[in-house]
Amino acid sequence: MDVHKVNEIHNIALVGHSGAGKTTLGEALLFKAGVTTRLGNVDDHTTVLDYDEESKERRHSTDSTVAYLEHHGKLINMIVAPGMPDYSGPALASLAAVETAVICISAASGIGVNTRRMFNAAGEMGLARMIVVTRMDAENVDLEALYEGIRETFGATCLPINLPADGGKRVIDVLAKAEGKADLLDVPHCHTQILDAIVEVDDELMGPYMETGEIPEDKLEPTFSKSVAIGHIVPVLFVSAKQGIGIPELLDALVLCAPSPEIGGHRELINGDQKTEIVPTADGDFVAQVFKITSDPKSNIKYSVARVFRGTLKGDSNLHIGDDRKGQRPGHIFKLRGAEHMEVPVASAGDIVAFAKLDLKIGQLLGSHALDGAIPMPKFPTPMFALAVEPKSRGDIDKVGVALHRFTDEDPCFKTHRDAQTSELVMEGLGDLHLTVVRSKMKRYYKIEVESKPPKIPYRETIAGRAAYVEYTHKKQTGGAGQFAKVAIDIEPNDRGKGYEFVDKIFGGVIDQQFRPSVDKGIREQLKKGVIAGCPVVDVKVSLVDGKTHPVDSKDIAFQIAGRQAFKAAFAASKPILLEPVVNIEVTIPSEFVGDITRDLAGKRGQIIGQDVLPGNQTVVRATVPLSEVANYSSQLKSVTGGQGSYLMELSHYDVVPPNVQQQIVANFKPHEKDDE
Ligand SMILES: Nc1nc2c(ncn2[C@@H]2O[C@H](COP(=O)(O)OP(=O)(O)OP(=O)(O)O)[C@@H](O)[C@H]2O)c(=O)[nH]1
Ligand SMILES: [Mg+2]
Repeated sequence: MDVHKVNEIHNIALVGHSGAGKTTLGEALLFKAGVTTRLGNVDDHTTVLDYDEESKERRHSTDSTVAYLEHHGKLINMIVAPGMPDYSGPALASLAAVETAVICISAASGIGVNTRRMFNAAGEMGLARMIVVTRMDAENVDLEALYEGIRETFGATCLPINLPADGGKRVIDVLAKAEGKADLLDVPHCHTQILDAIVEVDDELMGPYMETGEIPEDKLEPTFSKSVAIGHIVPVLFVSAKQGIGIPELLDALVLCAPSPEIGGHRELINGDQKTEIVPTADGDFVAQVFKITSDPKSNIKYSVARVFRGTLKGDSNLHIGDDRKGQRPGHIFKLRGAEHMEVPVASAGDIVAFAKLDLKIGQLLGSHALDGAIPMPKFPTPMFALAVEPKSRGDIDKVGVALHRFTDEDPCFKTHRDAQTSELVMEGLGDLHLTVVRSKMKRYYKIEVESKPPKIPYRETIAGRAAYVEYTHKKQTGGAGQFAKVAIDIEPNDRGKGYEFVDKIFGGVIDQQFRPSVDKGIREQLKKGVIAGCPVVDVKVSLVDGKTHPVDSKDIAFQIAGRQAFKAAFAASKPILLEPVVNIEVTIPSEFVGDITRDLAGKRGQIIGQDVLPGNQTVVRATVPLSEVANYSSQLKSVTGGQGSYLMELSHYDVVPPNVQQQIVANFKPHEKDDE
């Protein structure tokens, strides 16, 4: 494959709700472009894109997949995103690599929660957006109602550039011509509508257009492309990927209006207040960003996939990772297509390439010299669904570490940590399915089986009151060298979110300067362990006000212990309270379930914020609710709606736990260790 110039590249991400047909559409594009010799099918596991066993078995994508094809001499790099909200991490990350989000909406099932999430995320990233109505051959579809729904939900900038005709056997163009009869809508009307929108972005065209009602042929396509690039028009197209209908037209449309890196929105390197636009030229310093990490299922080799924003890099050039000053050789450079990897001579501006075996992370910058700052990534939801895991076989502990490290690298919404209090290994993801798939991949790729326990809610401790001059003296004189420290502290609540603050208010030398940080250190240790319920302490301000030093026996450890004990006593005396995570939840359900859902949420201490009726008799209910009440919401929702609902949730804030709930949690808490007095 020749190296393509920046203006010969189109980077697109196929995004949308699960089951929208993104993978099938990707396969149809590869097939039509001659990359594959038969059309891959999700249902019989023959796709290039869902190549890993996990996706095949589940018949839905569990990660994003990168591929590419050529059409009319142009290179189309395509990232096919997974649609289940549980895999929002890789789906959102794919937006970081492209100029255009192609939002797929199934004619069979309509607009889903993830359709809206991805449409909005692409808008926030400043990407061009196209909508493809997929599966138009499905039974009993009401395309007209769906089209109305699209305009109602995503705005009147959504305009068709083609329409199904002859009962869905083909599509007819409405951009260039006003001829023919479509299955829905009036062709001349749609044609005029789109021309009206196009001329709005070019003042020079407006005058003649008002007179003639025409846009000169040589101006039509470039001005249309521009209006898509700047988000003035969101073109809507129709396809049936399975039957290949609308696919050649979609390929042409991608080349026509998915902006090349040159005319699409340029990325910015942000360093503090400084913003530098990265103009995508093949010469100039190399700048790329990693947006995907994957491992080859056969060889286990780690591939880091990056989008090149500027410059050209060879395998033997020097490559710096972020602000690392040293640099290293990237070695071979590849283009990925599903599980295949093809070596290429260079990584050049605008392209999407992969590096093997480098220790890279999603979001990191790669440069021909060290780069300070960052290129913003999409906003990732905070993982809120937690499970404590333990390998069934004790010998697997190290392997679990290796596996989890890999999964955290691959998915920005998957995290793990070891709980300081319980020593439990906790994994956090976006939902039940997310963590089920991680466990399944652990078994499949690493042969590890783990036990998992119900989610542990990350409560926090803080205080509502204050206490002054709480003293503690630590004295130890039995055998060996003695220990002595005396401290007195004041404690008060700090503003929510401010964390812990330590103020040294000692005048004179009652505590030696060198031992004051020891008091702080002792308190910090205790903050991690908590005082009343074993949860981390937040938002307290401690002032060290008095104390005493012994000329021989005072030492660091003595002041740490005295600080910790004084803190525990002061904390207990200042109306300790528990805070709990509260999530924003957005539940989409058939409208007849609205009453059941709002009642159910209200019974879970939820507050309904609002609701929107969506086209297709769906309603979105938005609420805030404590996480502890909805930690198992997927099965709760299933039981209320018989599996017809879906939901998204993300952390909103921490709020005070009601006293009766607090009492119960505190009563259940058994401190693990003996106090180290
Ligand atoms: N009849 C018909 N079925 C289709 C078409 N496109 C996809 N399907 C079917 O719809 C189902 C879902 O298709 P996928 O391509 O896996 O959907 P997806 O958007 O990739 O789903 P996720 O990977 O879960 O996000 C599969 O059973 C496909 O065979 C189409 O054009 N016509
Ligand atoms: Mg898929």
